[in-house]
Amino acid sequence: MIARFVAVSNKRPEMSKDSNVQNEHIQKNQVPALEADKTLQCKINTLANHFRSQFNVSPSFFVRVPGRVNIIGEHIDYCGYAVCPMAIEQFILVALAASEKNEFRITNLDPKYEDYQCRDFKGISNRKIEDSNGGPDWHKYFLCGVKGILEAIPKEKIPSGMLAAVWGNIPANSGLSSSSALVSAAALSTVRLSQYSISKEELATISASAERYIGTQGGGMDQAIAFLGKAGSAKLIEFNPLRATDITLPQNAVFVIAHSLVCHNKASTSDFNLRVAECRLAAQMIAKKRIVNWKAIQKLIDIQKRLGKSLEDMSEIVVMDLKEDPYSLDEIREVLETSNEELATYSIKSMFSPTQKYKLRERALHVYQEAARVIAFREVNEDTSIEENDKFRQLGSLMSESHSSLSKLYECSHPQVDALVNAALDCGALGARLTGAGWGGCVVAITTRNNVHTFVEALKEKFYRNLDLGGAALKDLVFPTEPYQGAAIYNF
Ligand code: ADP
Ligand code: NG1
Repeated sequence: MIARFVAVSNKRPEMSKDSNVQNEHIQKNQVPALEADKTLQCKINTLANHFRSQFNVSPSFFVRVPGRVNIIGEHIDYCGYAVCPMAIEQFILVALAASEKNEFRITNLDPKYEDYQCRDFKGISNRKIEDSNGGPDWHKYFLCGVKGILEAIPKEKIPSGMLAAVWGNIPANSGLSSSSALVSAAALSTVRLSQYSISKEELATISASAERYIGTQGGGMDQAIAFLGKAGSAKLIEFNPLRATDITLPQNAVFVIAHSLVCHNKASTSDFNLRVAECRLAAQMIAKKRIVNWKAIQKLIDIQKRLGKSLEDMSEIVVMDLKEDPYSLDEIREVLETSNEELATYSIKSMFSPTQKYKLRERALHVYQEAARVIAFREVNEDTSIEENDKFRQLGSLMSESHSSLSKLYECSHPQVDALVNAALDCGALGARLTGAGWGGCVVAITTRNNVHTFVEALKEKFYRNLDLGGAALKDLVFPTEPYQGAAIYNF
C-alpha cells in the first residue's frame, strides 16, 4: 500500500517557512487542477453532453492525459536506461462521476469503441484482465488503471462505483502512447474519485505496473511522461528511482511527427515481449559467463552495474560473451545450466513457441549503444560551446543512428517506416527515427523553425502523395509538435 502524504484537516495549521516549502513541494508533486482553455472547454462540453445522454447525470470532473513522442532512447526503458520523451498536444479526456451503486460503466464518444459495464466495481481489484486474440478490447486498458489504483489505496477509500466517458485524439497503435494515456487516465480518474492523495511519480509507477495486466511487459517511460511532462521541455526520464529532468533543446529546434500509415497493436503479437525476454536473457547469459548469480539479474543495466563497466565496455563484453547466431532454447538452457521451469520463472516470463530463436547479441548491442546515444544527446544539448548548426547536425545524427539500430539490430521497424525515415531525410530533416515500440507507427524528425513549413510540405508530397490515406487528413498524419503539459484535472 502507498503512503498517504496529505493529511486532511479542517483546521488550518500555523504556517512556518518550512511548512510553506513542504506544501509547495507536495503541490508540485500532485497532478494539477487547471482551467480549460477555449478549445479544451469545447471538447469538455461535447463529452459532458455524451456523458449525460448515457448516464442521465452530469460528470463531476474531467481528467486529461497526453500522449508522448520519444525523441531518443527506444526499447531501453525496460532494461533500466534513461529515455528522452516529451508529452504531445494529443490526449485522452475522461468525464467522470461516482455511482452510488457498486457498478462500473464506460462509454466512448467514438462509436468504434463499444460501451462496457460490469456490476462489481470494487471487485475489479481481484479481476484477471485476460488477453484476447487480435488485441485486447479498449475497455481492458481502462480496467488496468482502475485495478492498479484499487490495489494501492486503503479499502475504505475505494469509491462505490464509477461512470466514465472517454474521448481521445492520440492516433492509436502508432507508437504515440495512446494505450498508456488511457491506462494513466483511468488510474488518475480512480484516485480522484477516491479523494486519496497520490503523487505524480507514484501514479506513474502504479500506471506502468498496471498496464502490464494487459499482457505486455513495457518499461515506465510512457506513464512517466504522461504525469511528469512539462510545457516547453522534453524530459530525461530515469528509473529506479523515477526522476524527470528538463532537457533544454536548441530554441530553434522543431520535432515533426509523421505516421507511416501502418498500425500495430503491441498486445496483439508476441513481438514486444520477445524483445523484453531477449534483453533479460542476454543480461543473464553475460552474468553466467562472468560468474555472477544470473537469477538475480533481470535487466541489462543490472549486469552493467554488477560488473562496474561503462556502456562502451558492455558493448565489447556483448560481442565477447554472446555468439552471433541466434540461440535456441536448448542452447540457453545449457549455458545457464537450468531447466525450462526456471527459465519460465526467471527469464522468459511469456509463452513463445519451443522453436523460437533468441537474438541475444543484436538486442543487447542495441540497448547499450542506444543508452549511450541518450547520454550523448543530453550532453550535446547542454554543451554551450557547440555552435548551433553543429549541434543540429550532431543531434540529427544521433537520431538517425538510433533508427538504423532499431531497424537492423532490434528489427522492430517496418519497410514503410524505413521508407518514411528516408523520405524525411531526403526532404531536409537533420535526423529521423521511428518513435515508440515500432513494427509500424510514427517517426519523429528534427528540423529547424525556419525550415519546418517547407519540410512538412515536401514530406506530404514525397511520402503521402500516392498512398491511400484511409480517410485521414494529411494535417493529422504529419505535424510539428511542441512539449506539452502532463496530466491534469478539470473541475466541472
Ligand atoms: P500505442 O502505441 O498507441 O500505445 P497500443 O497498440 O499499445 O498503441 O494500444 C492502443 C490501444 O489503446 C487501442 O487498440 C485501443 O484499445 C486503446 N485506445 C487508444 N486510444 C483510444 C481511445 N481514444 N479510446 C479508446 N481506446 C483507445
Ligand atoms: P508504445 O507502444 O510506443 O506506447 C512501448 C512501451 C514503452 C517502451 C517503448 C519502446 C508500453 C506501455 N510502452 O511504447 O515502455 O518500451 O515501447 O521504447 O509497454
